[in-house]
Amino acid sequence: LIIEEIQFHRIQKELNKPFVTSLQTVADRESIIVTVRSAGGLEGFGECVAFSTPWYSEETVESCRFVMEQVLKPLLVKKVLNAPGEVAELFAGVKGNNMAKAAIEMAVWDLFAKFEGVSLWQYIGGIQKQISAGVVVAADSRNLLNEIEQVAAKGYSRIKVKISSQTDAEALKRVVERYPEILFFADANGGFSEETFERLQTFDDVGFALIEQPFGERQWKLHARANREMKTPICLDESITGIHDVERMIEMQAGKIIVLKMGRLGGWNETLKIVELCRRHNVGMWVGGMMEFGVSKAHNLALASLPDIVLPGDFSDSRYFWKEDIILPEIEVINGKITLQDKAGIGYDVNIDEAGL
Ligand code: OSB
Ligand code: MG
Repeated sequence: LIIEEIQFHRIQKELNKPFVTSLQTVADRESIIVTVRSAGGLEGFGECVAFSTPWYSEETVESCRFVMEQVLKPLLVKKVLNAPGEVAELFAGVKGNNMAKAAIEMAVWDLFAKFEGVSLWQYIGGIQKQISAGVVVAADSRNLLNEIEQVAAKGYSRIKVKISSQTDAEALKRVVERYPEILFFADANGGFSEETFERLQTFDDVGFALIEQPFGERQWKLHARANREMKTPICLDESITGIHDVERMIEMQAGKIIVLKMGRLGGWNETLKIVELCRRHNVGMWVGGMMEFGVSKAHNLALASLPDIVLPGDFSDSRYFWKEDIILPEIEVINGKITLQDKAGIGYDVNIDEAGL
């Protein structure tokens, strides 16, 4: 395939309601949709998951716009590709900027699957067509019980609770005990420190299936200590920016599970290598969300179809965050599951509002 053209569409939508984490409250979500075109009119789509400001990772929408347009695009346009894995090689001389790289690289994977006439999930070797859904809620929300009641009624059977060092573990324990059929995860987004280590330990008896990223992304020793001293499995999100971080986690025993996010990892190529490594070392995996739009979600759903990804990921329906998503059909959760599409590539049509260019 020859990449003839790459286009970037900046979009912005208001969330149905502001989302509160220990690091940031997000009310508006900006994103860049990438379209790659080959001769013959084939189109592949990717989505940049960086936020407007660098609170989750160092990249931003604006830094990604610059890197994608000025640095990455010239490395790819008019190049002949035999496989989508070659994009990572073309980008190898560019340091970091994983979310910018991933947005373009993912669009190329979609393009190749379409070229082969198969769905992206089958193209990468996926086998699970029904993906378990999962939502995220804020622990300190005043109507937590209400929110949980609502999502349970919609059929979600995995709920991720955002916690901080201020969260009352006892109160959460009562909530978790009330819903024995629901799998609860906790996500601290690095909100704990050495000083609040004992506070983290109070969450050990809540009944969480895992605790995601209790400490800062470089706090390997603290994570190893928590992994040793607590019975709840430690799961890393922000700490994992590539395969070497997974190797480090394994070596230091700093966690038992990782969250796969292709934006943070630089795209499909690196992610598939990591999946292989985790498979060999018995590291648990699940697919994380970034409060993103449907293009990124479609890629994530394809990833979740791989055989060794058994823990339910951050997969809510399109209407959970948005009044209207940018894909058709929108993502729907039925009886706690999302059914993958059979159409070629990501399996969804992309509907970008021209006014949002
Ligand atoms: O830490 O997993 C996280 C959203 C934005 C940035 C980071 C995270 C999240 C979420 C949302 O937890 C999960 C979702 O999109 O469903
Ligand atoms: Mg997280």
